Amino acid sequence: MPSDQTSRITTIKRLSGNTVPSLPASIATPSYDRSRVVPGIVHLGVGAFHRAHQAAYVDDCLAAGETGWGITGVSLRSTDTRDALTPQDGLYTLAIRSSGEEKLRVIGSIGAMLVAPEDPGAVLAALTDPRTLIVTLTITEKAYLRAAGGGLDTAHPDIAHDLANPKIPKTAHGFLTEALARRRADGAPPFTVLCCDNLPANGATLHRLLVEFAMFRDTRPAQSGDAKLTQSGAAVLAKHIADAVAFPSSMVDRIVPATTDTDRARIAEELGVEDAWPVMTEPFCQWVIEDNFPGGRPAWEQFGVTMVDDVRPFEDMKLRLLNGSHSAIAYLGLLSGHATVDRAFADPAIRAFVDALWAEAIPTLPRNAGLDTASYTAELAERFSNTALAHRTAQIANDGSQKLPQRIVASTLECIEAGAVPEHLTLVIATWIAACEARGKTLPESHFTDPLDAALAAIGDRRLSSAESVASVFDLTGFAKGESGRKNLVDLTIAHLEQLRRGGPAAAFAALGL
Ligand code: CS2
Repeated sequence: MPSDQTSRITTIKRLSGNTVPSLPASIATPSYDRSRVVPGIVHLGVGAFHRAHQAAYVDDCLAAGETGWGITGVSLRSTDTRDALTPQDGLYTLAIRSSGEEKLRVIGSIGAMLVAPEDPGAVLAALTDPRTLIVTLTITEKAYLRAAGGGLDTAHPDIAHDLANPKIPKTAHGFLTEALARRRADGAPPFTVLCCDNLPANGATLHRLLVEFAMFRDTRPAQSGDAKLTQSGAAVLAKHIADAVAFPSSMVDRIVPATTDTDRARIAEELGVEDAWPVMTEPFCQWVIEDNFPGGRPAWEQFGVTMVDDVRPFEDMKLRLLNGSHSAIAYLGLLSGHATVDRAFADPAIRAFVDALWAEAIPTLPRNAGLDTASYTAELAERFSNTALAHRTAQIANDGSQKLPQRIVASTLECIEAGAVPEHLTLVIATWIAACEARGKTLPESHFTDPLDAALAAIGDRRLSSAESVASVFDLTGFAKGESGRKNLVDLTIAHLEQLRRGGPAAAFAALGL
């Protein structure tokens, strides 16, 4: 940002309740009295995705007079969002961008902001507030702390910490379990837990993890003051979570590129006041939720949310077609020198590959569920071509070890089971490995990151053959662990990695006849 611009922005006023009336009339602002909103939802993980998605739906509910559903935002790690939003009274700008157009809207649904490591007690107080009826989560795949088989990773230091220190938790598991224990001890009904992360059967997955966590927590020696739990009564908590707490699954969808300083400067220019953290997004927005809210819920269906009995078909279609091809575009794009999704998708070879990938994944989706995959992929192609988003391939490349199982590996195994040869899907796994190998060489060292980075780097340093490398990565990640199709999957991945090492994506595409 040029220095004259920087100095001007630092001297202009900040977005807040006081400055909203001065915003240009073209910018939509909360039409409701924010002081009358009651916090009915606690959200864990107040990142850009939440602020572009759920918070916008809730803003619509509040504007329609459903004032009991304000959001208390909780960051489990960093202070950044709280530091940006608190001086702005929780307000921020949502910039809805399509090629050639940008619409701005100020969102008012987030009230208080808490930072868990600073004050875990305040987070527990919000969770146990009887007005809190729903707890929602977007904490990203890696924060669920699953072991390779899908169960709880009890070896993780944060899980160990929370099992030993239930009153000062660090993890979502620790907070939710302690809050549910306290509510139960107080005779208050449990809240409904609504998982909004890109995991398969996300509600059921989190439910299983929390029951496991509660069981492990209960088998440790009881400590005085533990939410009125005694060692003998402890297993009751796991049973309470298993039987009495609802965990509807949901499918969430909106593309949200990370905000840049250029975005901040442009938005300040439009608003006439500074917004420390506006959020960029696309016009498309989708939320499909299983309708299981014993404690009540907003009338979301009036604001574009689809309420269903079973979210699985929508979730499979989204994870396998959108997220699967997103990861493909990210790794192929990085290795082909494309910094953003729209540029990678405009590369004819990558575009042809994505079409072939979709053709391979579509037969694995639930049949007779009314899915219109042709319209879905046509719409995806349009969304990926949005040149205004500048969605960085490196952003999507993060955390591949946590994303590929549900985006790629699951459909690959189902193809193999059905007698097909998933040669396109497996190229995505090989390209992820090749992109990891390229870091510190043709790609910057920390261009993208992964919770398994230390072990991945150690594999890379050993300069293994393609076969040894793929075997080591599969062992490390647990991809397809115990599955009968694993060997086929590994063999196909090895053949692709050979080509990628020999001649990059072009060689791999040529070997596929693309
Ligand atoms: C992306 C997703 O970063 C990623 O891994 O694939 O965040 C994607 O943009 C969203 O799931 C779209 O709803």
